[in-house]
Amino acid sequence: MSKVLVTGGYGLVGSMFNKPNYIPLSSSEADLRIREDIDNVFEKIKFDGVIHCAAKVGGVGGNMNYKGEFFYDNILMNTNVIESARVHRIKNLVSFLSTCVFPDKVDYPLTEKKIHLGPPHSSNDAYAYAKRMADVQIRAYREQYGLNYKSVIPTNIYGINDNFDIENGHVVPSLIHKCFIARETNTPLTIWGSGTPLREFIYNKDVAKLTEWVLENYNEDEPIILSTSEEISIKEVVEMIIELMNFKGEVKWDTDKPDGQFRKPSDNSKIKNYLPDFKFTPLYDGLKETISWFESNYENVRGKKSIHSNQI
Ligand code: NAP
Ligand code: GFB
Repeated sequence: MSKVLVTGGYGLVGSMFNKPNYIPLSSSEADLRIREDIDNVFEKIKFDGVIHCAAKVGGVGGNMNYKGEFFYDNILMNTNVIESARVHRIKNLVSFLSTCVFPDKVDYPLTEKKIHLGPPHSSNDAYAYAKRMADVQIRAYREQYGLNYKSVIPTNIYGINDNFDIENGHVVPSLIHKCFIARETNTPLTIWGSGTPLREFIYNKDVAKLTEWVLENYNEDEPIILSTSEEISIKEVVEMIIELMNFKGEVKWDTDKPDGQFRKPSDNSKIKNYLPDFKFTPLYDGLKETISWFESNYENVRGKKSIHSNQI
């Protein structure tokens, strides 16, 4: 493909597409909640493909505190980008779902066919339903217009360029940020919840490589899960981060804070069948690289502000 637009091109995932023909788009260049903004982008440059990473994204705290914005911003951005891409005759597009869109109560492991089999977990239902509608829109556009539009379903993603917002960010960047402050100020490190929930983490660089392959090669109606299928408890993640950051201080567990969904184990056999030799980055190695990047870029990391919408 000669030119590929990457919406959310400076975010955790979007910033990992570094090929010269992949053009990043920021929210200051186009507010994707405004249809005209994305039309203008497609009128200026002829793209062959779109990787739609832009979204209002946050951890369990952000999702619970800003449900209205998580629904409104995501449903508008997805609908506008997918429809404007169609109108501007772009043949290939990949959009991002998340394993949190799956039903909360369903037989595990999660597979692509189970997306719409019941309500998602209450902690992120607004975000999850907005994302599910992108899947519905994409399936409808494949059927009516024969477009090669599709979605990927990553698990929890982490890596450099993440949003290190302590209140509204995801667990890995929040804990790295909090552990750094606790170490530098000799204060306790406070972890949310019980530490028992289980999660699957995938490195942002791996997500970008797999998504590039999906854009160029995958052409099926149903989306595809991007996962290592390796579950780990939050407690074990905390232990890895503490070890990697050489934190020797007190660790406290704040069980007034939400645990969120207990687990969301996913089956990655679909992507593994296509790419049997793909090597996922081990969590320990990815965390090590992320922490060293964080410590050397601390002054400029994202996330020192809350993610309330008028901050965009
Ligand atoms: P991220 O780091 O927060 O990046 C998202 C980008 O979206 C931001 O950098 C922002 O661009 C842009 N954006 C937000 N509102 C916008 C608006 N109104 N108009 C234009 N751009 C806007 O998120 P990410 O973690 O890379 O997520 C990428 C995709 O993966 C998202 O669709 C997300 O839902 C999905 N996902 C993420 C995870 C995870 O654990 N992070 C897991 C599963 C799926 P600016 O920086 O220019 O403001
Ligand atoms: O990453 P996280 O916020 O998202 O939380 P979810 C994962 C787990 O880490 C939860 C625990 O069990 C939290 O209780 N945790 C411990 C912490 N300490 C902390 C902390 O300091 N900050 C945070 N944030 N968590 C999100 C969905 O759910 O997953 C989003 O709400 C999105 O929509 C994302 O899909 C991938 O995995 O619980």
